[in-house]
Amino acid sequence: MHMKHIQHSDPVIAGFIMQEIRRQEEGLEMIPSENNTSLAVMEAVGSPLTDKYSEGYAGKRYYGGNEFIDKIEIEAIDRAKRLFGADHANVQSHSGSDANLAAYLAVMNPGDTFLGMDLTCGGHLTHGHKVSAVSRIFRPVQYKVDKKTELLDFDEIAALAREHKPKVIVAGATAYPRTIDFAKFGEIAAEVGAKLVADLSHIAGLVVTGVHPHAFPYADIITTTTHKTLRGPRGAMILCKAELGQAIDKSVMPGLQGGPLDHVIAGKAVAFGEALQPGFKHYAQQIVKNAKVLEQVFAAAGLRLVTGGTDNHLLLVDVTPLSLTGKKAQNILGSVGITVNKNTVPFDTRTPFDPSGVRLGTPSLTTRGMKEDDMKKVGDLIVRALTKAHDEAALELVRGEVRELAKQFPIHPELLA
Ligand code: DSN
Repeated sequence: MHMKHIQHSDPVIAGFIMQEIRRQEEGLEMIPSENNTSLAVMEAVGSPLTDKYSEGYAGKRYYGGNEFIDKIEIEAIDRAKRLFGADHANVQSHSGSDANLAAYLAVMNPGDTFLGMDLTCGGHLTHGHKVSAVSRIFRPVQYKVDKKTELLDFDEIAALAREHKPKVIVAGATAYPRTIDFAKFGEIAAEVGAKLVADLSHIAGLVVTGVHPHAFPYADIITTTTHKTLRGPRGAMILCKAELGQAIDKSVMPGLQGGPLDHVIAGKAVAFGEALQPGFKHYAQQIVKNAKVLEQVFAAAGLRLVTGGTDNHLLLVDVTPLSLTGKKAQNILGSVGITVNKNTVPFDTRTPFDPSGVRLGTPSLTTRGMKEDDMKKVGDLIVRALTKAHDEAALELVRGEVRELAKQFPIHPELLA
């Protein structure tokens, strides 16, 4: 694609980029928060839009020369609103963490209480973990999952909401393999007078296609990254009810950010256009079908799955019954070309650096065109690697089969040509 210039001017970085492209092509990327954008998205992100300054919003910029940037941002906003059925969209947030902070700042004052999901139970740092800046600005209260079922416990969430009267309740997760009942969250938020912020980062692609229930009309604000199941460029956005639009926009810029990343906003617009196509619904449905196949293969092999399985794009495997840790399992799978990430399981007694589980998912492999039969093979390869972790000959066989399978499902062969 555009590699010929960098290969000439900076062979060091070009070499590393080529190595990364090959790594992605030759292995199976199963980190559930990753995906593969189209070349169209990449062309937008790699365009001269990266050179433009455009602080402000369309028609109200602090810099000249924004007539085309305005058109691009307006188109991105319009597509985002159509995609999510939203009154208002802000497409400038650089990351999910930024988007969450912007959402909180729009509806809370420093010191106000908010209720979010505990990290080890599947939440995110910005949902109230003590190391996150949000927890220095606001007062976090954390809900967990039920110890036995590992499912969201709405009795506990309601009890905490009644006790602490939070200004905001955050619904959403990074490692929760089940459907999230936004209607129930909405009922609790309404009862205690809280705003409901739904962080759809992981499931946005499933939500906009109806494969997972929508957070609207229950949520006042939706935040989401754009690069996970939504399959856009790395970044985020915020969607909200009309009455919160101005507060959200002020919170993003000038509250938190200066110049927007116009090249990324163009990439978001392209990805939203792709997600509005009918084919994207089939893609989202296939993500879940593929995850269900992994669930069956893992269950048949006796692996312990958090919550017993999955309703969405991800699975969380507790590897301690295999006498492994999350770190060891990640390394073993990595050594055969399957990339996953180590992850805590609910109420984990181990540390996040070497937790009890691994988290894996199907968005990227589904983008590559894998279907149920292929996922049976993938599941089998994972089981073999995890259960024969000390058998180098067995791992070598798995490594070869992973490479063969990956070769059958190229991501962007044009980039290797
Ligand atoms: N980094 C994102 C993820 O992998 O889920 C959010 O933490």
